[in-house]
Amino acid sequence: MTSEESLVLIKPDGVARNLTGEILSRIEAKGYQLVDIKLIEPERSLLAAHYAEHEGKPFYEPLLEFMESGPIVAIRIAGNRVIEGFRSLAGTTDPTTAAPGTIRGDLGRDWGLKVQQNLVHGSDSPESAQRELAIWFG
Ligand code: RTP
Ligand code: MG
Repeated sequence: MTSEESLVLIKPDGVARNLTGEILSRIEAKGYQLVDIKLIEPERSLLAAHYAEHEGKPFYEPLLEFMESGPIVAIRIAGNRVIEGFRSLAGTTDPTTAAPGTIRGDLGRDWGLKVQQNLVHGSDSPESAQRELAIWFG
């Protein structure tokens, strides 16, 4: 068993729609451990560090504006292959076509161009997880 940690964010749309409990339930039901959790309204500099890989892309500015639009729940989770496993729970990036049974597929809406409103973020590799956990939890 390879226990590892990942950073999960419940984005402003998830918090605003009162889906925090629903999303946490799915994480807990899967058997992942909640190691740390906080509600946070981050500075732009934190968000810029988090999304540095997307700087310069067309959706970068709207994405940062969206992420500044309300509180975010940041969660450190642990479990066997949790990085890959949580991304599987979350579903593909665009909620419009994310598979049923996933967080984005079940709870996301068809937002047209606003792909950024996809409820959650999950680290995509061990390197990203370490980098992102340091940014959000120090
Ligand atoms: P995340 O990083 O949030 O877990 O999502 P992801 O890996 O599935 O997607 P990624 O490619 O890393 O993109 C980061 C976030 O940017 C927004 N996005 N908007 N075409 C668009 O308008 C677009 N593409 C991406 C989404 O919020 C995505 O989660
Ligand atoms: Mg990503």
